Amino acid sequence: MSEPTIEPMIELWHCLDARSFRALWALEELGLPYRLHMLPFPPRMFARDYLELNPLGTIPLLLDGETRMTESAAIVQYLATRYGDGALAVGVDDPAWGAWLNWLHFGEATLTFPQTLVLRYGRLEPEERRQPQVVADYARWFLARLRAVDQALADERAHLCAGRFTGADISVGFALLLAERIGLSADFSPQTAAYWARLQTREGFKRARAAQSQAAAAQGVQDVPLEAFRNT
Ligand SMILES: N[C@@H](CCC(=O)N[C@@H](CS)C(=O)NCC(=O)O)C(=O)O
Repeated sequence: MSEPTIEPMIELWHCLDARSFRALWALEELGLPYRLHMLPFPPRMFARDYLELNPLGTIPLLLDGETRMTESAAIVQYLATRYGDGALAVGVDDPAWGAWLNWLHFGEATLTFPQTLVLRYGRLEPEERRQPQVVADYARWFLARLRAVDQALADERAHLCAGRFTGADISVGFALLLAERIGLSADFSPQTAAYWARLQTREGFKRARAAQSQAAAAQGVQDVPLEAFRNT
């Protein structure tokens, strides 16, 4: 009797609502099978074993056969281009290809970067190391960068590029999710607020939120309050 073959499966290491949510959302939109490993945040403090898999201690970590990736926007680009007949991707020959790449990376490099400073110096650091001026400056920075999103959504456009939902909306959409979690969403423009509301109605988004909650409960991982994080 031959041995049963074990199908290789995409594996994702993830913390609730963290950047790795981009990868989870893309997996759900594409309907791909995956194994989800939930970690308490931050893993380098509460899941020391994880450092053996990813010495940076950061999430996401995605394994797909020989492929190993730790950058959330690049993972969305990888999944979008490799799987789902390009449903989340924009092809090289499409006039919107450059805009697509730009939005994918804008979501992380331009939008999430200032948010991490707001989070760190507003909530994660111990009281004595908090920096209200940094928080105020980078909150303003983030909201100013959202003007590009407003512009892309002008004339009642529903998506950032290519006239349809793509991985670019996932990358920027996660920054809007994080903004909500850290108290920046009250200052969204009406266009951005409406766009964010629409993104949350997507079945793929809802499935991803449900998947992380179910996996966290099954794996005994709790949503660690942000204040529990210490920069050690
Ligand atoms: N540019 C990377 C950043 C990865 C990253 O810093 N992830 C955060 C979570 S949102 C993390 O793991 N922080 C925990 C730590 O720094 O120990 C990406 O887009 O994935």
